[in-house]
Amino acid sequence: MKMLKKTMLLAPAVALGLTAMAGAPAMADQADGSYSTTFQDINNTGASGGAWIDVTGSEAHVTVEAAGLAETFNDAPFPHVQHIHSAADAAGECPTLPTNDDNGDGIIDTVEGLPSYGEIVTTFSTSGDTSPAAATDITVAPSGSSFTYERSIELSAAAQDGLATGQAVVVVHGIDPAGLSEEAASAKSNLVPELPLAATAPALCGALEMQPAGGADTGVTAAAATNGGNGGSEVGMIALGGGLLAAAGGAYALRRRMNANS
Ligand SMILES: [Cu+2]
Repeated sequence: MKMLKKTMLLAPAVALGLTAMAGAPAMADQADGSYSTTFQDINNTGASGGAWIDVTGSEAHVTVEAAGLAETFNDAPFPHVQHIHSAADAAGECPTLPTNDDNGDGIIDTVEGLPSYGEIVTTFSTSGDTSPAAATDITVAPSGSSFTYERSIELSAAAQDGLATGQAVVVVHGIDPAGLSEEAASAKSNLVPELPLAATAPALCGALEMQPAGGADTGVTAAAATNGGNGGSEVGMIALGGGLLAAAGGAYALRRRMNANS
């Protein structure tokens, strides 16, 4: 009897110790798991799709399917840069019309979406760099009206944090100016005036949700969802505009064709 009591008292302490020890080294793998999302059509483009991501440490196997996107200008495939967005102070969700259309031009542009989905933390490029530095390299962006993207990539620490905390959102950019209001179609990017608004506006968006390993809902929800303006997050978006502008002849030619069509 005495022995049994002693064992029972010891057991919880041992269990706690093991939990604490297991917790520390597991930090690096905090985002491990499977995530998915069904895309929302952000700017009424008629596009649809989804994303599936399996994470082990900093490695992610990513699949993105998209259809109904802007297809071409003249004969050039429309580039659709795509990213994981995340920020601790963002809502961790997708922006919606008309709530997040701050300037009332009928579309949500990339900056207007920032309070919802946060900054770029990882780029779903077709080859090479997957960091935010590759965010606007249209030479490694999927293109055309529909695509299936599948690649094993390296996640940034910020992307892993975002996944682990339920803040990670996938955004596919690039909308057809022909579908916009005249005001929006003729508008320049609020990031780089030389660019049309459509080149950087979000087309598809989905907040990633972890798929429960054991069939039970984890109950993880996005942190407090408020849209308190665009403060603090524009630096990354300015880089987005600048990168598109600098991305060799492609973006420039695209802009010229857009202008020619308007
Ligand atoms: Cu993005």
